[in-house]
Amino acid sequence: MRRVTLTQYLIEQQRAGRINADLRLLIEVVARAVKAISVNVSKGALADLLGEAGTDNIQGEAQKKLDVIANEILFQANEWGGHLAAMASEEVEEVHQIPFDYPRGGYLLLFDPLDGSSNIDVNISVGTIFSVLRNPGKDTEPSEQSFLQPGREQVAAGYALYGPSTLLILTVGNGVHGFTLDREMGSFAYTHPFMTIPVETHEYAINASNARHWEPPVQRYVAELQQGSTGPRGKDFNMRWVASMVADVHRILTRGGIFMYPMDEKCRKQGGKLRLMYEANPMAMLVEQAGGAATTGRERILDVVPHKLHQRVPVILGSASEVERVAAYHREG
Ligand code: P6P
Repeated sequence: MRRVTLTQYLIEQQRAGRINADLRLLIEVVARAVKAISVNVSKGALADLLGEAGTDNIQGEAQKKLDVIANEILFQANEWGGHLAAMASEEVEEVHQIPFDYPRGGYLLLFDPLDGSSNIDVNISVGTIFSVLRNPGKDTEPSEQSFLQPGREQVAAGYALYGPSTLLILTVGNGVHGFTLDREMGSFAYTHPFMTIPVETHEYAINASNARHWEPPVQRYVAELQQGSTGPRGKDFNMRWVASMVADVHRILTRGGIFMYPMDEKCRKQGGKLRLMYEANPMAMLVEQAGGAATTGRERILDVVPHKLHQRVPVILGSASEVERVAAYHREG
């Protein structure tokens, strides 16, 4: 059976007026970079790509060799196309300007090049997360300020999941659509049209070792899940925690659930654990486009007005009914 490819899907979105040629090129280029990252991730020990790079990123985290490689692949793939005004990466403190000898375009690309990289050395799925904003001004050297737009301004968002198969999950504001890398053809086949999150669920994802640090609303919510059919929820729940946000979110997009990295006393001074601009915002756009919800506990994530490029926020996202329950518990205090 001839499968529709990512290229055909994007051309149809352009024909329908949902994206323009520059955004189509941007997504195609990110997809090509994802293929190159997938090749490197799957080589692992065979190419001496495991382990640490010996450097730290702006977050003060030890970088894995593949963090640095994935970051370079995304920078180099996107510099020359003329579709971007600038880029921002979890791995780099400053805004990455387009080299002077290349043309600039109207979009800003933000990414976490290899999310969950602590899992690489134990061969557990990792991913790439990306977010696309419009360059708000005509500034050909956008500053950090140009990036500080609430997540509702995103024009596209997506992730790659380097798992048993390599998936590219994408939204351009017309639902969530998934593509599977066909390694023989070297193209992404359109395999998951209009992904939607089931409203009801019996699965939750949270790092339970932080329980004593959670705020009371989260402690209350999780305790009720753990009481299962003997408690107020009247049914049993299951827990999953991959410690790769991309893997946990993909499971939720596929079969429902709630993902929580809430505010806790350990990360309160940083504002949370996960980064707003290139983790929480793109995932929140995807989840909402799939019929789910995404909140900090006190505010819709896509409405958070950023004040720093690398700022962190609490994240509670997934099946709408569960997310709304957690938000209600926060309102009740
Ligand atoms: P913890 C990976 O480092 C990450 O940013 C997310 O992908 C993941 O959900 C979370 O941190 C895991 O955090 O505290 O469980 O190691």
